[in-house]
Amino acid sequence: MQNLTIDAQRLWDSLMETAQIGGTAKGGICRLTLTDLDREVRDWFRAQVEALGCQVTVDEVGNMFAYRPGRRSDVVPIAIGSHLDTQPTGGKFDGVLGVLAGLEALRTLHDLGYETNAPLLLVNWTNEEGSRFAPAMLGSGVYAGVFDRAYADSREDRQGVRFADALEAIGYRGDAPAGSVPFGAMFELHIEQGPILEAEEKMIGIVTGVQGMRWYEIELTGSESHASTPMNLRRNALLGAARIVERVDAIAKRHAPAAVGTVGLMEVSPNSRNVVPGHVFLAVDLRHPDDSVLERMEREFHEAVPAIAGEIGLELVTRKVWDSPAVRFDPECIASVRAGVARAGFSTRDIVSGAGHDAAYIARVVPTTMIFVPCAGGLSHNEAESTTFDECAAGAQVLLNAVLEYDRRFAAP
Ligand code: HGY
Ligand code: MN
Ligand code: MN
Repeated sequence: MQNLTIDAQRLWDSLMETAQIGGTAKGGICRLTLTDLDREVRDWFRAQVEALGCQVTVDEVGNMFAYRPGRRSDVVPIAIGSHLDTQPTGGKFDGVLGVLAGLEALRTLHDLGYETNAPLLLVNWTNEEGSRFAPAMLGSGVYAGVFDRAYADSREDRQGVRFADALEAIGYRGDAPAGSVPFGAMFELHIEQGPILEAEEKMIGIVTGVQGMRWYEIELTGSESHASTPMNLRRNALLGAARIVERVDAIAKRHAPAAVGTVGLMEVSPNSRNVVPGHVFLAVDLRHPDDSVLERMEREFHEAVPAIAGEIGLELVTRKVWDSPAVRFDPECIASVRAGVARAGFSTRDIVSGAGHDAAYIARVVPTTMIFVPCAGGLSHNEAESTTFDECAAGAQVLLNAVLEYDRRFAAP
């Protein structure tokens, strides 16, 4: 078999090139979904894959599909996918590595004139992060039928801008109906966003699934008042929010070590140093690999929050905005990754993803799995996120090997 070795330097150069699109002074990326910067990286992506002869289709929620023909036009493509949008304090590798490693795989095959049995499809999923428009994995979720286009279109950012308007403003409302671009399997390479691979000095994580995760929004309303208001006469919304932050932390620790709980978004009004806050908006993120434990965590959360609001005399509105159950990936895809790792000769361990990924939703509709590489200190959603040249190269090589293995197993004539 030809020596199908990816070009590690070319991959790294593309990672560093795209890191400039929304690059921050601290070396991270701020490239929120459906902004001009997202349009810029999307345009870059389109130019790269078209230069390889790929045909690009964009669907009605902006998902981008680059199609590379195979020798058999009678079989659906094998997909490689991830995302190009980032968090506000994103790093250079979250999502981007998965898309650019897929690009490197296509470049390698193109250079060698290697024809796969099945066509290949490289996918950039819209709004994986969910930072600007909640929930996360919105584009892949619409593809998988978890959400419909109208729901996606209606989502608003904290400035009241609708998803539909932002998507059309950057010119990426495509014609293809959601879910209409067919593929028969998907492989996603991603940084681990956790400390395990680095701590165990393993180069590759064979991802067997994704933990369950749920998001909630809370509005607490008290009354603004002068900072001289006697303590017993206050209805301090921020005091309620602070107690909720503490209680979310306690609920997660009660279900340690696997449970996690986060309050990462909070808006205080009027946010003035000498005014008792009258209104607070906050977002809560609960996660656990076992849905039945997550259910218990949610019950404890729903018992605690009204009690806290009642103690302080606050009006309360709680909304559940996202529920992504735990996922098990496809055994045949996992077997192809195992074969791909063995061919490359890297150290490995099985792992369940703590972070959400597009693969979690795509697994609902086609055989799917993921491949992890380490990131320094497990740090991610942080501008200091760091993955080495060799780790990126290893991930991309295993990704290519796994896809070719799957192609041999399931698409050979
Ligand atoms: O929230 C997540 O786990 C992912 O990074 N969107
Ligand atoms: Mn990601
Ligand atoms: Mn992320």
